[in-house]
Amino acid sequence: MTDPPRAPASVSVPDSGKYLTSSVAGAAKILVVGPLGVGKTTLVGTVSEIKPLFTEAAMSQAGAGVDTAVDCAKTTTTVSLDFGRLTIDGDLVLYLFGTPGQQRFLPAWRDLAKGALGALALVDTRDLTASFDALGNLEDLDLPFAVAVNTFPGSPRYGVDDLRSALDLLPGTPLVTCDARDRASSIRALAALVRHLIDTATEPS
Ligand SMILES: Nc1nc2c(ncn2[C@@H]2O[C@H](COP(=O)(O)OP(=O)(O)OP(=O)(O)O)[C@@H](O)[C@H]2O)c(=O)[nH]1
Ligand SMILES: [Mg+2]
Repeated sequence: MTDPPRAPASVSVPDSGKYLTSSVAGAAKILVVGPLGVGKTTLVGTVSEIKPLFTEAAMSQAGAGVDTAVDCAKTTTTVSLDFGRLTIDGDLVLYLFGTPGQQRFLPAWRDLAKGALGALALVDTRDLTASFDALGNLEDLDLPFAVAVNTFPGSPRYGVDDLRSALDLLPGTPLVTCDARDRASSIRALAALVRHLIDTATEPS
């Protein structure tokens, strides 16, 4: 069995702090999507070089029947968006927008997706079917994306081919693993997405 590859660590990420450095030559709006509790807010907070914006609210009893994350200990959820910023290779700034995990927030997704160049879709192998809505939304929005398997303790490990087939990924869609709590690993996942976006944009038609 072959695990999905870790994306190569070839990006340079200085801690640029509050202000953009003068070397920044371009910007891209990127969505971070995935089902409830997959680690979207964690990833945005892990990589952001500015103080991230979070919109967490307590999960109430009213949502107990529909807001079912694998991690039952989760007490808060994103109700609008997460926002963070990451400069990679000194010249490209990514503006990261984490989406809410619940499908009923799809209208908010549509607004967040305006002007986005692509998306990083987080997947939890403990419940692959929970990712179908998010991946379907990206296809509906015609937004190029990369998939990152966020590993949790006890996550089943599947081979690349099985995962690609279960998630019905196109051959060109990158599939990598990451730990949303780990900055280097999360940045590598975003770098895989950026490379995919560049490849897609420069493909001869
Ligand atoms: N073990 C492990 N735990 C993680 C990882 N990423 C996130 N967590 C934990 O999982 C929980 C859920 O993370 P969130 O970042 O809030 O998930 P989310 O996708 O933003 O959730 P919603 O906004 O509710 O959809 C938190 O308690 C995190 O600390 C990971 O890579 N490994
Ligand atoms: Mg969240």
